[in-house]
Amino acid sequence: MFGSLKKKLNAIVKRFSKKAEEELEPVAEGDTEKMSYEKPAEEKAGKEIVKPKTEAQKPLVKKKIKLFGRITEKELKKSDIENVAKSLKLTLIESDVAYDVAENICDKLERDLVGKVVKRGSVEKIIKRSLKDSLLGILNQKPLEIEKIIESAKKEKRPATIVFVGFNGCGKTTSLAKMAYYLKRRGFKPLIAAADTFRAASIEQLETHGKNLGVDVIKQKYGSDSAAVIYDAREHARANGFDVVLADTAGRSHSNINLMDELRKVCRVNKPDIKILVLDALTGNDVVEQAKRFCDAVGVDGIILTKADVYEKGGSALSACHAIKKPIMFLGVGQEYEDLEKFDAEKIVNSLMGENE
Ligand SMILES: Nc1nc2c(ncn2[C@@H]2O[C@H](COP(=O)(O)OP(=O)(O)O)[C@@H](O)[C@H]2O)c(=O)[nH]1
Ligand SMILES: [Mg+2]
Repeated sequence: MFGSLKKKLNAIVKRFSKKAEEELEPVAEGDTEKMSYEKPAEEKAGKEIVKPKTEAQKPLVKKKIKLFGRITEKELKKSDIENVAKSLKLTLIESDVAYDVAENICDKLERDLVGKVVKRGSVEKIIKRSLKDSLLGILNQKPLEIEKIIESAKKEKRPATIVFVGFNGCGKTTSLAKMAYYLKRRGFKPLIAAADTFRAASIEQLETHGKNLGVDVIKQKYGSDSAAVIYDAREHARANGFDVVLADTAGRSHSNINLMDELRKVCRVNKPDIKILVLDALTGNDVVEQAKRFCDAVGVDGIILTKADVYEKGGSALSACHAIKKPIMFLGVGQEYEDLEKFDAEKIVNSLMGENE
């Protein structure tokens, strides 16, 4: 999902390191060794010798020479950094990274570089370290261990409740079905609550997933109260030994005040253990506005970022995490049930910086 960002970042780092090191000599110490011609002892003693006719015939010996006047290290100045910071900021913004996030990353880079005394080969390492710290600081939010949360609800002899919220078409229903598959494979017994009673065919969509996955679906009529559908599902789960209720909800948009109120009611009545915000990576930097809306309305515990398989810019992941300081739990990486990938911030950042591959 970070394909194009990775390419662009690495190009900037390489270009800048090369430029910053242009006037630096490869050797850090003052002395170096060089092969040079030295007069044979006979010649020095004034004897006649056959002089070498070509360069190749000259006997060469190793000599220590001083690198007087050669620069082997230098201090980076603000003027050295300005251009790289500018093109980095532009690249990040073009890659859907929110403006303030891009600015923070560039400011940190400046702080990390200006005043540093660098030798040849060290600039790339310093930039990469700085970028890595910035990216990890954003993406590495406190993780949410879904399995542990279900286990601890189980100890309290109740099913855990996970509610999926998000905009229309972001991939809530698909992600819920993937999650049912994921949890079933790990030995849990999930139950689905078809609480999107608003969108045409949403209940049938879930029933099809339920049939495919061998997971029961609790539903009511279209137009019925979502909070009540989830409440029923929780009662059913408790009475029948299900471990976790996965609740779908109707997609919302900024203008759906009623649906936002309904979502508040869903959470008030059912007190979910986890509220998962599903975000479509393709919406780019708009994820910031969406994430803040849902956080303000009901609070969000973690994120599933969908369509990562068809999104190359990567920036919406950074923007979303930064906006609400919540972890991305999973990436949606396709349309099959197994296309739900655990999000590993370190692995992603290392890969972005071209390390450990
Ligand atoms: N390529 C891709 N498509 C996805 C992914 N997740 C969901 N979709 C597609 O996005 C569309 C909307 O998904 P849906 O679950 O119905 O969204 P909802 O309105 O939020 O419930 C469907 O065509 C899904 O197949 C994903 O991770 N990758
Ligand atoms: Mg849906």
